[in-house]
Amino acid sequence: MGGQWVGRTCRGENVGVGVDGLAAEVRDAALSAGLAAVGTCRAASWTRTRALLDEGRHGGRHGGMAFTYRNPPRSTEPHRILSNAATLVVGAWPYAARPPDPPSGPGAVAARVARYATEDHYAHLRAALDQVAALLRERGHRGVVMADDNSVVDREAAWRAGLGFCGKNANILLPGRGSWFILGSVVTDAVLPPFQPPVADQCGSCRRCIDGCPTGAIVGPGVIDARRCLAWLLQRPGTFPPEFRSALGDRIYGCDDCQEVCPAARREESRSQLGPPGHWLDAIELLSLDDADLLERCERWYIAGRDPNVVRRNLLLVTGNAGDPLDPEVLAIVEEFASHDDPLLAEHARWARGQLEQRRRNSEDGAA
Ligand code: B12
Ligand code: SF4
Ligand code: SF4
Repeated sequence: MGGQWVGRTCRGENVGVGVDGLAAEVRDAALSAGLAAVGTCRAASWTRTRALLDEGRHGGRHGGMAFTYRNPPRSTEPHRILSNAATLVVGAWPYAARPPDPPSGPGAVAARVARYATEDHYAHLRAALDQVAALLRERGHRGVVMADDNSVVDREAAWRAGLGFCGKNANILLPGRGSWFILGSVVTDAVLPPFQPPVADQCGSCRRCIDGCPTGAIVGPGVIDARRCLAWLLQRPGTFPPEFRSALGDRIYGCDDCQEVCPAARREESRSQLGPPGHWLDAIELLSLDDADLLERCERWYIAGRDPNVVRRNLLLVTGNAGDPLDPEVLAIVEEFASHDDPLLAEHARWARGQLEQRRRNSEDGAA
């Protein structure tokens, strides 16, 4: 092991980068563990990211999210996680699954799950980073894995480590491969050199993601207003804003539109070995489950307070948007929830009923 390895220029060309010794071992361990890209950055304070988090909080753009906004100093000062922290080893795990085929058949109201949540991709990411941490420990260093835990702002780490550039859709895009990657790091006291320089912007004049967002949530290049972002609105508790209910369409968890339209993401789909299709869920079936069964079906999802009624609220909206307005099973379940004890569910069910009625009338007018 050791010596030259392949890195990338900011235009995505491959170049040899001199990394040897422990750094080369770390890079090899990360790539053999299945990470699509790996890099390092110093465990320094990230003042620009801290300012972005503070700005998002004060301006309301965070829409009440906790995550990294809960404790901005903690999430932007990786050296707090480990005494004598020197380096972050940052990795990207690929999840470009084939877009799922919707189920068909009577009664099925297909509710779409975003690609990153089709299986436990974070478990794969964590396992790969664990191998890197184990190697560091074998070599007498310490290493703490950070994956899906809000310890740091992962995109900032990935950008600093030269994994990719920050797209206008706010995602980190690997050069030529797009953004179907989740990100994580190992913080270590080992001093490792940078594997590659940061990657310059490659979006150029493209703005497909900004124009393709169904709710206008991309309010500037790389800036998301969570109050309009469907991915967040599906997770947060309370009333789903009426002005975005139709735009929600058939989504039940996450939203991929700003990546589906991205030319770079499309290239990755065509070159990747396609995994199994993602999954769709039957909204009517889920609406019939009790609390425990429903939560079990959404085990890995982030749901505010693990409240099953947040999921039911979303399922009712999907049913209103995507259900067959002539299907008796669809109408019966919406009717049942319209008189539910929980006023939140009753109100969303009445909205769904209104949508179904409207579509029935439209189709009758069209047939006349
Ligand atoms: C909160 C959160 C969300 C929120 C808010 C997202 C947001 N953009 O603010 C919600 C719930 C909406 C969300 C949605 C999604 N998320 Co999310 N989310 C997070 C989380 C937990 C924290 C993000 C954060 O701190 N945001 C605060 C801002 C300041 O940081 P940022 O969003 O990372 O933005 C960076 C760049 O956009 C850029 N930037 C931002 N503003 C500006 C302004 C200027 C002027 C400039 C130059 C740059 C710039 O710099 C920032 C820091 O480097 C991270 C995990 C983590 N621990 O970091 C995952 C994470 C960002 N999410 C991820 C994913 C996969 C998604 C979804 C695709 C899931 C889905 N299909 O629904 C969507 C994508 C929505 C989108 N277009 O961003 C991945 C992103 C992977 C990647 N390749 O980039 C992460 C890193 C999780 C992970 N560990 O892999 N997410
Ligand atoms: S995740 Fe969906 S709603 Fe959020 S910014 Fe992207 S396209 Fe818009
Ligand atoms: S759609 Fe275009 S502007 Fe948006 S991230 Fe992809 S390349 Fe950049």
